[in-house]
Amino acid sequence: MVPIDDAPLCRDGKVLILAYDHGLEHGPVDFEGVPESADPERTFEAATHPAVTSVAVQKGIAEAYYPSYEDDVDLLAKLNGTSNLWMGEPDSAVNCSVEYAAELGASSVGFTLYGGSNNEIEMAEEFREVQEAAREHDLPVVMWSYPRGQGLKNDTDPSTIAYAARLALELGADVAKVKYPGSRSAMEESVRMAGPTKVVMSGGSKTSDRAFLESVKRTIDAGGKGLAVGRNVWQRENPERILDALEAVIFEAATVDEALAAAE
Ligand code: FBP
Repeated sequence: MVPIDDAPLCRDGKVLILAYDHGLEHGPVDFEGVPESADPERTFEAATHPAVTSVAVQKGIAEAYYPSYEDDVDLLAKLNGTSNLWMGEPDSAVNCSVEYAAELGASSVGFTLYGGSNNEIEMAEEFREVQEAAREHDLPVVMWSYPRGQGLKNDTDPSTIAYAARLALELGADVAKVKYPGSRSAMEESVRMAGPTKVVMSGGSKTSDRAFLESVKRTIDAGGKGLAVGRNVWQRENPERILDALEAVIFEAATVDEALAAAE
């Protein structure tokens, strides 16, 4: 882990990554509720909101859309990913190199590690290569640290999430993106385990404004450094409104009620 507070990925030491790799990870089903959300340009437009510190996409989306947004949006290149058509033990194909991410204009890179999967050893070895190459290019590394697999009955159990956060520190990630473990105290334990690695909450499936903002608020109060969110932003009819509220909670220490009022 290296200090990244001054990196483009951060604003005031905090992070709000707008994730848009779902077309690969989940498929078109994620776009059904708001059909316009299938257009990557809509998410790039949302990413111009000042609350968003970076947009996380796969290589193909970056190639096609980032050239039009490179002056207004920071790019995190997601280096691995697998479709929902894959039915095996959790694994993720490395689809992009660190070198190519840098060529595309990325200021940071992202990598999913499924700790606990039967493929953990191979994934951790791939992560080693990515992490060391990223250091050569001075690119912060965000680990999507998602323990899952045959051996794990509950992948959001607090002890599992704390382990996920610790794995990110141990393996050299600068940011650990973990599932919300259900409470502020559980998130505090994850933050404690991650040491200097920044812990950010993974958005999860779409929920109400209040329920979502409350989990973000509890994450920030627990010492988490922000959020990497997809569906809870771009599955809304008006992504800008929830981004206004997230800006208030993450960067302005607002309460949930204040944030909801700010977003009216
Ligand atoms: P969400 O905020 O929509 O949950 O997005 C975060 C994310 O990590 C995406 O980057 C990724 O596509 C997705 O969740 C993976 O979700 P899962 O593997 O849990 O279905």
